[in-house]
Amino acid sequence: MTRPTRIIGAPIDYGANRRGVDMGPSAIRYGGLAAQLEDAGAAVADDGDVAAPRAEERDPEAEKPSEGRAKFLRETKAVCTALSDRVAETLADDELPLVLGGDHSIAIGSVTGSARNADVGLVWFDAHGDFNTPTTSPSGNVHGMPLAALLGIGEFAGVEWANADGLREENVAIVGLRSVDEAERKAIRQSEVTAFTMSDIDEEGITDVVDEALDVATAGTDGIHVSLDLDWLDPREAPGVGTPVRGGVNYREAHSALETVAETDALRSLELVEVNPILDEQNETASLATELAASALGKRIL
Ligand code: NNH
Ligand code: MN
Ligand code: MN
Ligand code: MN
Repeated sequence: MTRPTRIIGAPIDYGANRRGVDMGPSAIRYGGLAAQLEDAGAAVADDGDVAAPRAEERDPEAEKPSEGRAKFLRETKAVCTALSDRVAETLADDELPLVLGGDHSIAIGSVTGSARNADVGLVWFDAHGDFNTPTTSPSGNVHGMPLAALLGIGEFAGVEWANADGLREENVAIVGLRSVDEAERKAIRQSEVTAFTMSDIDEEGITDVVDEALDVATAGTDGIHVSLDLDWLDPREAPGVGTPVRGGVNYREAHSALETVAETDALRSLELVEVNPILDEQNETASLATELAASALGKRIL
């Protein structure tokens, strides 16, 4: 039986290069999330959103890169700290947190919360490495940095709010890479993280790659966090994202991957990020996100 699921929205776009991703939580809810999760057999409660000031209310000074080249890092810290607490409380209540983004910087909150009192593995479905640091980032956008932040890479070393206590590099698997910056390539290679590119998926097939990723994430851990960046999918399936990259997984591969996640029975927390309704077509990326969440929670065709 699926654990009761608690929805937590994190409506922020501080970390992204395009406005609009802050409307992701509304679009995903509107896209039929509750009904999909009920189809998966989950009891669902909606906890609303963590408070986040809108771009229009925030200090224009903050947009200037601070702390190296990271834009809005202070604002990101405030939201992620609150989100981290909400995720940890949800787990303490024996419920499964389902976090709705927002840009991918919110993963700093969800994963630190999930890994607060437990050893956690991480499966990161993404076109991008998200392994930049404020000095290596070509953009200054924090959504390109959350993995480095969680693992304490570079300037993130010892940054208490951003480092995930119970997460070890050996238990992190990135799946679906096809856009990696030069400095990220080096940092990923130097780390103990396991990374599967789209070429790996071409060669081995989605099933084997996801099986291997789950082996990495479950080895010696209490459970796994799955972070699903919708730009992992091909832009034909998921056009509503800020940084689309051609050559991603297709509709069935995506479902198959998340069905495999459900089969391991190790899911501890889940997040859906980077849905940008302004760039979407008829909310299809948001509703695809709801379907994939249902697959991860155990929805089956028969
Ligand atoms: N690597 C680029 C950067 O650091 C793009 C990151 N964009 C993402 N990541 N959407 O998932 O800015
Ligand atoms: Mn990402
Ligand atoms: Mn991405
Ligand atoms: Mn910490």
